Amino acid sequence: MEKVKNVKSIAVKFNLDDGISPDVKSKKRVLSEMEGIYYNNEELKKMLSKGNPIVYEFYDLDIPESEGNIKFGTTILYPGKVGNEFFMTKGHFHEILDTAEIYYCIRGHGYMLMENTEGNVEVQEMTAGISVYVPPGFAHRSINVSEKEPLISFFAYRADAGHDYKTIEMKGFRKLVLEKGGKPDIIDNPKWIK
Ligand code: M6P
Ligand code: ZN
Repeated sequence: MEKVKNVKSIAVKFNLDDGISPDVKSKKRVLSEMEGIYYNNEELKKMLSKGNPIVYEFYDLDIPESEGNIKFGTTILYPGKVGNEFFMTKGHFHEILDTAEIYYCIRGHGYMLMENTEGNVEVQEMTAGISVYVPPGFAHRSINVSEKEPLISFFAYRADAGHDYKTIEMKGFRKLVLEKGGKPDIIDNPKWIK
């Protein structure tokens, strides 16, 4: 087996209260980058006419994208809604499909929505202290169902796994998490394309 060479050890701080790393620059995804991702795109456009808030930010550390490495960091998903759909990440499959990911929720309240190409859907609730295993082959999306708190989680996955966004952008997830009567409601996505 080939050895992973020239990778130094690193130590990175992630704050427990806001998930931010003071030493590293995060990647930010703003609402305008989420066109077509939410169920109600008209509502998204209306919101964009008033501003372009950050929906989430996450860390993509400079770790070589090779098989023996592990990418890790925190994701900070802010509270908010597009219409009655909670703020969420784009969601993706891994390009190397049979690779897993681990999340550890540090703060907040949300869900991890997962589905594989066979149509199996998995949903896990996330609160501080819960760790979620996203099995190989499952697309994954985090959803923040809190009205006021960010959903902060630590993640780790095989560094060469890659992100496939196209499938989700085209088809959507089979389920939506919407706010109904002040509570999260998980429904079938009427716009899901087979
Ligand atoms: C987590 C990890 C990253 C991912 C990010 C944002 O931080 O899973 O790999 O990029 O969430 O999610 P997405 O890429 O779906 O927008
Ligand atoms: Zn992933």
